[in-house]
Amino acid sequence: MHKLTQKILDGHKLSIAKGITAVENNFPDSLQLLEELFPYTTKSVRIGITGPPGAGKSTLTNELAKTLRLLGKTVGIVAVDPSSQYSGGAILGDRIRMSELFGDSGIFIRSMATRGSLGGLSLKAKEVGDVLAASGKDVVIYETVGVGQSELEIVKASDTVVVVLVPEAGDSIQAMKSGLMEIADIFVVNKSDREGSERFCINLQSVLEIRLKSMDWIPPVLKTVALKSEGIDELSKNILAHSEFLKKNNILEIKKAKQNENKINEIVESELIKFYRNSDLSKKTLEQNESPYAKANEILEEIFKRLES
Ligand SMILES: Nc1nc2c(ncn2[C@@H]2O[C@H](COP(=O)(O)OP(=O)(O)OP(=O)(O)O)[C@@H](O)[C@H]2O)c(=O)[nH]1
Ligand SMILES: [Mg+2]
Repeated sequence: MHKLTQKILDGHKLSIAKGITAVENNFPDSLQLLEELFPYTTKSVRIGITGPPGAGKSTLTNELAKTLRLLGKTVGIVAVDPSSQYSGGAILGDRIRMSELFGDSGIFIRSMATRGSLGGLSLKAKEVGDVLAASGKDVVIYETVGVGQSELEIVKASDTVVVVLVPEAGDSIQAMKSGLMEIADIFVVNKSDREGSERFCINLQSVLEIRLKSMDWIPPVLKTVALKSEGIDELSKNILAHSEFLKKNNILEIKKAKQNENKINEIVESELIKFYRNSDLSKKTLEQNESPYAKANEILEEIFKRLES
């Protein structure tokens, strides 16, 4: 057995942190760790919180986590931060805002930079979520900005997707374009202290009614002021209600199966990429006038040969 497995299952904080580091950095034994933890990952509820940059996702996540703690639930948070690309680490802002929760042993927060993960960001984030789930967290929250494919992949791996919008012109149109409307189970109109929030909610609702008539679950539109912790109880109630809805209608099982199938693909793909990048083949250079297509073909043939042997 991996030396961290039991300690993570026991909820030992330092071991959870070490396990996450192993997973994030692709340590050679991290796959074994994940495999051993897997049977214990299925119980926790996964929530994806996404939306445009600056919509208040971190503030909302912070407040939601506090509310869930008051309900006696333990919480893990994976904050995926694209802006870290520039600073080289998880942004300080998120850490400061979430720091209120740091003293609590029923909560574990990890910020992940998008930088340096070879297209495997969504896989890594989900694996970190699995470590947190195995450590006994009742709820695992993924916070990601709603732009970019891998960020969307992460929230798609959640049982309940919360799309956070703000009452500003163009925001809802933007959300529609980026495919956020389709994946939302719950809409939050945050910054409802701002002008035009009422009109915005009405508009959003009318768009939803046209689009989603045939769905069993009509995504509610909730107003929040995360900064003042307003509307958070209602949000947590709706999240729990959606969770119940999934269970009752046997949708959860189907979702989980689909998520696991996706994960197989992601693991295999990421291992193949690693194999290639770490091999001498990725360092080949082109001769003058040599076609990149021919070269790529040559490399692929060599890869297949090596994989066979
Ligand atoms: N007026 C108002 N401001 C808010 C509210 N919620 C958050 N903010 C402010 O909006 C700004 C962005 O909040 P964040 O929680 O960092 O937003 P985010 O969506 O996590 O941002 P990124 O992760 O950078 O995309 C901060 O200055 C917050 O204080 C709200 O309900 N009302
Ligand atoms: Mg944030």
